[in-house]
Amino acid sequence: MGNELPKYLVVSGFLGAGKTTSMIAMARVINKKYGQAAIIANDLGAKNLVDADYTRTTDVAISEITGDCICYVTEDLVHRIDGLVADGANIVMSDIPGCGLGALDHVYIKLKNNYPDRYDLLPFLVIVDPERLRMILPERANINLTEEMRFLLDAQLAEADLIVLNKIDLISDEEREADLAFIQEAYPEIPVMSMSAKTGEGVEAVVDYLVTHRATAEHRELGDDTEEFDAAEKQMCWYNRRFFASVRDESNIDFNQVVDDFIEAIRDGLIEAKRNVPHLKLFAAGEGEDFVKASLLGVDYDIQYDHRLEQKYTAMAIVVNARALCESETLGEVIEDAMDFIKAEHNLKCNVLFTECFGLFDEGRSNGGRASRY
Ligand SMILES: Nc1nc2c(ncn2[C@@H]2O[C@H](COP(=O)(O)OP(=O)(O)OP(=O)(O)O)[C@@H](O)[C@H]2O)c(=O)[nH]1
Ligand SMILES: [Mg+2]
Repeated sequence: MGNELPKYLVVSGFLGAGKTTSMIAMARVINKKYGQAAIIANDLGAKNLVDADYTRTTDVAISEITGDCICYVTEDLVHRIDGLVADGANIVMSDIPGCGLGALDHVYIKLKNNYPDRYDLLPFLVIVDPERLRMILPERANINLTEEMRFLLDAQLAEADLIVLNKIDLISDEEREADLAFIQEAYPEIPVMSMSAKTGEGVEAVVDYLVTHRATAEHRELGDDTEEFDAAEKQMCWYNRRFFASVRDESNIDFNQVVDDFIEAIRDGLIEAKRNVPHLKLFAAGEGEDFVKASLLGVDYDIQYDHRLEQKYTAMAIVVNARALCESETLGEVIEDAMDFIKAEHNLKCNVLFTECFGLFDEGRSNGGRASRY
């Protein structure tokens, strides 16, 4: 691999499609077969991101870009990639926030034009979850997401150099064939593969494809400057909180139950408010390698645990991230009520260490926004 350029790719896809899980699974294949992988976890929000904490529990090298989408911080991105390469990585991948669209222009084409011959750009990868795909399949299933989310999912897929149908462990072979046939017909120019980032099935074939192909890196009309895209973003809100929960009488308790009750209370609050959360994530680390990581992919689904605690604790720092289809104020209230519930239910004292809660278009959020009005 001596004189080869470092390889870089973007991993896109809707909220909860499995970008983080896929990057970790692909990194393990790369580390075995192609050199050394590194991940740049990217999300909106200042800090306290579950994806970064969770990735740190693995053996994969990771760096974070927080605050903004990598689309708007190209110099920082280049600096991160170069840092990871200096530490030995030859293949670097980064995700983009799950509401993202436009990284083809804002990342690939910018890197191609402004940093020529610095990286080999591997195919722009879009991960899709069969459950969310049902929104745009011919039957146009109603999965309690809005019409704007259909637009977003479709536009995200159209940006790909390679589409990967993930989570095939959850569907039958017939469903997989039907999904692949639909994708092939809907996006005839784009190759499509399938895998399960969870079981590992098909991951090696995807990595083999990626390292032997290159990105097109040509502009496409995706609609990221349209009213539909603005409308989709306007419906979403991001919530990140870290809090320290301690048992008042200092007894050891099962924090798995606390996590479960907390997420269920948030679910109930969102159902009552008639809102949804395409991805709610929670992480808390215990002693050594003990941790809990949970995901809720919408109010209609069961909580999924990537990992549960093995030990009991008297206190834990808990990080919760929600990417919701909800007004930020309502979501803030729902989570506050859920915290009150677990405090009472488990005799906890909760010290909030960090909170941010913003709609993507909320006034005053970015430097360009007005911070005050009069
Ligand atoms: N059954 C199954 N679950 C999966 C698979 N890949 C990911 N998941 C689960 O799907 C949930 C979301 O996965 P993530 O990797 O966090 O998804 P993401 O696209 O990074 O989500 P955001 O960063 O919030 O947009 C987690 O509970 C994962 O364990 C898969 O192949 N099979
Ligand atoms: Mg992620």
